[in-house]
Amino acid sequence: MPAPQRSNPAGGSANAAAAPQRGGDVLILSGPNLNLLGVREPKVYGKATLADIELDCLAVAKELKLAVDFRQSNHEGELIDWVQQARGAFRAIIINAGGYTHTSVALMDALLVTELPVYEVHLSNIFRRESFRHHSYISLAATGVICGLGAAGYTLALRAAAHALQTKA
Ligand code: CA2
Repeated sequence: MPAPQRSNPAGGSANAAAAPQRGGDVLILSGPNLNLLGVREPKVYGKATLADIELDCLAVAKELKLAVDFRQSNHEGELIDWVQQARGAFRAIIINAGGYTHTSVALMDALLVTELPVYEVHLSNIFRRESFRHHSYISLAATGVICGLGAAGYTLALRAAAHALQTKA
């Protein structure tokens, strides 16, 4: 069964910069084509579907007593709207921006504006792949980056975020 595109209906309004609504602790975003995980290219991205990864994140979030919101979009503008809305609504962002990692100055700008800790995740080791994947705009806004550890990267990022939030609180 495919992962729901958004597990929390907060956000998505036309006025993305409106007053922040409380959303949870950690917003977990996945970008374009990641809805196809487990269906195509398992040798590169593994067998787990995005729905499997969401379930793993929800289980770890429960253990860590964190409220998470797991969303996927194929659209750059929608990802940017969600990042803008995260300011004041969440305490951290985990993002696998997919192909936008290597192209989107706009998504990087939105992440910088939130002033939230950002954890960048990639399933594959982008440094063992084509050279165009070696540069990440998202990294310029990221506190930390996890790549090459497959689906576990998402839950490891969640643990890193929890650790940092505990230390800060
Ligand atoms: O390794 C990652 O997680 C990536 O962010 C995945 C992106 C890629 O553009 C980045 O360089 C690295 C691609 C996501 C596409 O996902 C697919 C899943 C199944 C089948 C085809 C594509």
